[in-house]
Amino acid sequence: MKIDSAEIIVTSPDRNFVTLRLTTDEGLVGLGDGTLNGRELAVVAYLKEHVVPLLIGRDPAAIEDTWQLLYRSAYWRRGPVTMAAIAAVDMALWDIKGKAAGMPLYQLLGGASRKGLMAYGHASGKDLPELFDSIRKYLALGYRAIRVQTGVPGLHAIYGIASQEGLPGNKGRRYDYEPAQRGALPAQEDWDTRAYLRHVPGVFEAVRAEFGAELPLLHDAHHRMTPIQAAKLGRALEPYDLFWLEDCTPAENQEALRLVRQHTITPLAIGEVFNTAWDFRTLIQEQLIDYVRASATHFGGISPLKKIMDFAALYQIKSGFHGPTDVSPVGFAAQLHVGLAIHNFGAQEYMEHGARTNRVFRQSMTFKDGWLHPGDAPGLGVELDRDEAGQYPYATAYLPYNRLADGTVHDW
Ligand code: KDG
Ligand code: MG
Repeated sequence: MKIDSAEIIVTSPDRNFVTLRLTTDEGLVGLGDGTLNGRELAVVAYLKEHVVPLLIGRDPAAIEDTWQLLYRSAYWRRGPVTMAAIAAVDMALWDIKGKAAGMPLYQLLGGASRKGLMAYGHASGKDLPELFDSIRKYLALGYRAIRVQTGVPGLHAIYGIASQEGLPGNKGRRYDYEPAQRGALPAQEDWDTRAYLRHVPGVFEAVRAEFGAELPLLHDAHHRMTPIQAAKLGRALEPYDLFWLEDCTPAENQEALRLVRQHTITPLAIGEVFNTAWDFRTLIQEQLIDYVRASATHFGGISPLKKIMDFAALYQIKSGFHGPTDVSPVGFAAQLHVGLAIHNFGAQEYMEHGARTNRVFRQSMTFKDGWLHPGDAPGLGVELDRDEAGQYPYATAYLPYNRLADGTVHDW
């Protein structure tokens, strides 16, 4: 079998998605997600100009060889654009392999290790009543684990809150589908770490008092604290028994986690912005984290995701794959298959895609009683409707950024 053609499909049903569609001379089609939120067209150019010419005529079965070729022959390794492009190819090739074998991908990765994957949902509120309503909504939908994000008094707009409309440009903004707001320029939000640190422990105290001790609760700090601030928050949250505290410090500084770890037993998750195994090596070997937050899409695909989880398993570190709406249904399916197959699954983030997105990408994935399952269709189990995709042209979109009260740019 040979790769006959490659098409890069850019569509923006509820947000922008970049999908690689490979076709073989035997008519098999493989899909791969190369969506990089806010920088989508850079991946399109990388694929179109530098990757597709290398693929035509290659054996689609040679997944590892193709991955190594794309990674090593570029010489300029790593980086989110390169790794999202390689991820798209890797996923499309696994999709083809599954279809050629007539098996869902998880079977090729070793078979199912469990019946379903525990999903966590994104509850949020600008204040406690709104947050409690949101948690109840997710519990009613069947979720068994909840991420808790709240507004902070004095701050107008903050990551992870669905209903915020406080800043210009945020009117009617639906965080669920549009963390990357469509618009010519990025939106500015405000930030104050001390106000946040004062507020968050009380929120978790209230949530535990209302919803009890059993419910797994998670929180995303989105890279905003210094190591000592993160240590302080981790310690302050200990009485509320978090499932994990995510991205407590900027991901580039791995040593920061040593300091945080010395001071708190709150479990730590990190890695949604990592793009190779090298980014995790120290953190896993020194057991500085508890959960791997990589996504198939930003980490070079299914092949490296499976490898890093096998490495993490040596240290009892589990998966917590990144699953926001900017991971397309194709990328999401890829990590569901990996999550079902590996022994060291932890939790799967799940932000439901919008109705238009679900019409463009027809999925065999299911979500029932809080459990996700990738389905049993051959390959990844996602079909892309090209006519439907064509109705939603690319729209410029940026992630927001933060400024402190004195005007300094801060991590978002
Ligand atoms: O594109 C950025 C989002 O993927 C990110 O902000 C979402 O932090 C996130 C999460 O945990 O889902
Ligand atoms: Mg996150």
